[in-house]
Amino acid sequence: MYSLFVGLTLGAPFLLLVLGWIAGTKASRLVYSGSAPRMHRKARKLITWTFILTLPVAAQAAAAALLMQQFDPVYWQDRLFILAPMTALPLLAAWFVAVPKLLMLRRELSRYEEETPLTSETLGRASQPGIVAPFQALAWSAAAVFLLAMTMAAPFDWLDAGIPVAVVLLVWYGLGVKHRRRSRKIAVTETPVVSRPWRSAAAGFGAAILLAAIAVPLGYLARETSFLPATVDMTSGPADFGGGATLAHAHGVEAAAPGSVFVSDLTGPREGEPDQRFTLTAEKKTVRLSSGKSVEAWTFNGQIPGPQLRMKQGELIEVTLVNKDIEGGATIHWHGLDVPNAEDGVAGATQNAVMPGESHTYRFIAEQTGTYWYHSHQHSREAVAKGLFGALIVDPAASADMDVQEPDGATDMNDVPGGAEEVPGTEPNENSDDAFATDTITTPNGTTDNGTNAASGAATSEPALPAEGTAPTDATEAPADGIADHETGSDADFDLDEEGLLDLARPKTEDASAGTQPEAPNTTDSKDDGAARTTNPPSSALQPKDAGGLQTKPGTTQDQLETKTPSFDIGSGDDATLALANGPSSDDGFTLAAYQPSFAPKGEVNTLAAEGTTPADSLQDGTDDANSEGDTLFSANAVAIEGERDFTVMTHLWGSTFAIGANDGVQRFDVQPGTPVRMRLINTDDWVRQSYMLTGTAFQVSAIDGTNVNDPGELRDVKVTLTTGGRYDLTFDMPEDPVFLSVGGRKDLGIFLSPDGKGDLPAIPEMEAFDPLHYGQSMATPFDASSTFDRSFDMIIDNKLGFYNGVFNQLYTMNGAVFPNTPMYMVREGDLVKIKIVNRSMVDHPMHLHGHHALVLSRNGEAADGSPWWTDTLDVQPGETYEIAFRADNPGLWMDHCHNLQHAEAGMSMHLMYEGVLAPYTVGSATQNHPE
Ligand SMILES: [Cu+2]
Repeated sequence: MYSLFVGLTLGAPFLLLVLGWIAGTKASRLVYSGSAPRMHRKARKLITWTFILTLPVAAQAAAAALLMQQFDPVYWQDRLFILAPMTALPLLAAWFVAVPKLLMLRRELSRYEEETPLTSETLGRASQPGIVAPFQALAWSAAAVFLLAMTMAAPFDWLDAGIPVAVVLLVWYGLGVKHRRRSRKIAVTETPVVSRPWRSAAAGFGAAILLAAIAVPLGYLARETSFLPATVDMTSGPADFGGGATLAHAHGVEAAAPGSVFVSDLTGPREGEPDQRFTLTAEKKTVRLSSGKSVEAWTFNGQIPGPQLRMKQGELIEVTLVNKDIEGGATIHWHGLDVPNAEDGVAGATQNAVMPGESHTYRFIAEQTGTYWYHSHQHSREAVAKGLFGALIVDPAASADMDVQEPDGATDMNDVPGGAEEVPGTEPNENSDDAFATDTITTPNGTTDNGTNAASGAATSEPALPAEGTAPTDATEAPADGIADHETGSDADFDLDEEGLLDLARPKTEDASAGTQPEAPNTTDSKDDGAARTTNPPSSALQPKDAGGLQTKPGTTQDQLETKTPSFDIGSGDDATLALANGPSSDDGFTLAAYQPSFAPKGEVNTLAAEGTTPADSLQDGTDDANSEGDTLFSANAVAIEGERDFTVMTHLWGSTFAIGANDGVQRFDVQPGTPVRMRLINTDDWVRQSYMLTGTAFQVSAIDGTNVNDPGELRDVKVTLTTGGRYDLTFDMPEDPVFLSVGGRKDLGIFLSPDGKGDLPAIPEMEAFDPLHYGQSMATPFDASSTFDRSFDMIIDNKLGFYNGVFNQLYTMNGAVFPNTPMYMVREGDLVKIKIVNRSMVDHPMHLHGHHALVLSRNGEAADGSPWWTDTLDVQPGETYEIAFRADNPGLWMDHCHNLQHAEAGMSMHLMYEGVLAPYTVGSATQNHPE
């Protein structure tokens, strides 16, 4: 609806410009009619034109009025009070001045005898300003309205509008003067009036030259001033305190004040043996999709997508990024994981870009559970498009062990081209597993673990999706991929209780976690699973920071962080729960407790390497089985009875080819009826609002942006849609009949499941889109719409044409500006912050706040009253107003930008800045840092 209205407010003036121009020309040429009957007829036609012109003017005004009825003033005040009157006034003049005069003229003309020449008086009246000027003014006004609508962005600046409005008023006046003179001249002249087309053409040409003379220098100036500075730190935008206390922030290093801390000091634990180590090497590679199409990709470890990183909550993770040959540099941002600021991987904000031959090590504790992804945040628009990204999955500490993942490899993929894809140059396939095993991941200790592997196992399982899917059908090959894992189940050594407790605890937060999950997800699963799922990230995510962050005052960070890690025992489940439930206050305390499961000592946990290897054997087995009979296979791997089949569905557009991972076809898997299935949907494409249609089964959306949904309801014939960066986990128990996940409603791209991997694709019915606003059951949250907020910010998104960094483009503005002139939201650690996001523009914007999870409070004034909806990437559609809230519990300098990376690249980026934090890095043309 909104887009329709806005389209009208743009389209109507454009139409009016054309029609008004024609009518204006006709009006001024009325005097050249030559005879009374012809002038009589033309006068009538001009009245008809007035009717015609009324339509677009009315449409424009009606659209503004309708906007007023349904939307906040920011959506319509300029449209209603400035733009609509600019066309309505000349139209009124046409109706109330020109039309009466035309009628009088017609009366006068009807008194003429046939053949009688027109008198000078009549000619003077036919050219009077009252008849001609309104039509011409309408055309000029329409042009001005169109131009204004295209180049101005909310919040509306009355001063900015003042100049164009003044110009339009001058034009109206000038038209009046001009036509008065002309008409007088005509009235006194004795010679017959004749049209001199060349004169009007010359006049038009002159006017065009004049306009160009004004516009060109202005455009040049706009372009010159749009260039990014050679060096600028990210904190250069105007500070916005959100109505709260003014906070100090210093620029650059030199300003270091006592009590301040550098972004670079806000690291994860720098000491300690990591539970898992990964190495991701950024390199160019020609990679083949399952269809055989080749992609000139930028890869991590030679694969597209990069290897899936799978870890357990509470683990200390160390990832080393090595840039082999990406000339423009690379970084890794952990999308949705609320890591300490210095680990956030944003070039120019939290680190310098890693140039070819360089490396950078990230260390953080995986505090949240769920589905995330990672990608380069250096030249991110290009880097993500070309493949520098991968999935990151955090399994609940407890459940991970239990879950058995299926070996992906196991699954058959009939469709896949036989050998799977080998990457031409080098890298073999996409099997992530392989990759892992081989190159990438190094494990710290050889430890494999016993039970622990689960984690790894888990990892394995997933691979299936992306890359693997691709993988081979053949048994032989299979092993590689598949891998895996399985093992695991063995481990399950813990108590449910513990698990349960853990879960509760972890979720950071507050409550969210606690109560919730239990029921949630999958039903069938063993308790473990349930528990696990329960745990939710959202809150948990937050916590971590609290723990570390808050306390952390400059300087101490490290220690603090470390502290988080410690393991605890939580007493009784109940207690734990309660505590969490209580809210914010409990946060800090809990946080610490929250994660480390006592039973899973860090050291033990597996490494990928380990996995890679381990699995191998098993794989083989698995594979064989698989081929022969899916079931067996499955059960084999799934030691834990409850094994869940876990698919990561990471959709991407490679050039012009849509794919799931590197598989641009349908992947078939055999899944036994009754098996719990989880599909982790991740959309990585700019501009694409991807839809995922699951047919053949009812399902639940059990997690949004990694966070579990509380008591998700069953859905059927509902499609879920994601814009870039967002994630949904879909879960269901495998029915007897085939299930198909279609990407984009296509029958040639998706995941097909059936007991034997064979069968016809189910028909795809018409589907409504999933809406999280009222989905699931509500439960207590650490804060809500009724909380008292320390700061409330308005983020008004709009679009306009203009220059950005020297390029004329459609600009997507935040509070009227593009980076580096966008405001910077200033907060103090511990603040409860509300942001009202208004999308006045014509397209979707997936807004991504780094380092925090926000709770959605309302959309368009309608409360989010289902499950607490925690988000890190909120799709804000045109005409939507969201209110979201978060606790400022993770000190640092955080990007807040549109994850349509083309928009971000054109300046749709701003920052959240904590009091006392110093930004040691810079961006700009003279630096190596180009985060977008
Ligand atoms: Cu955007």
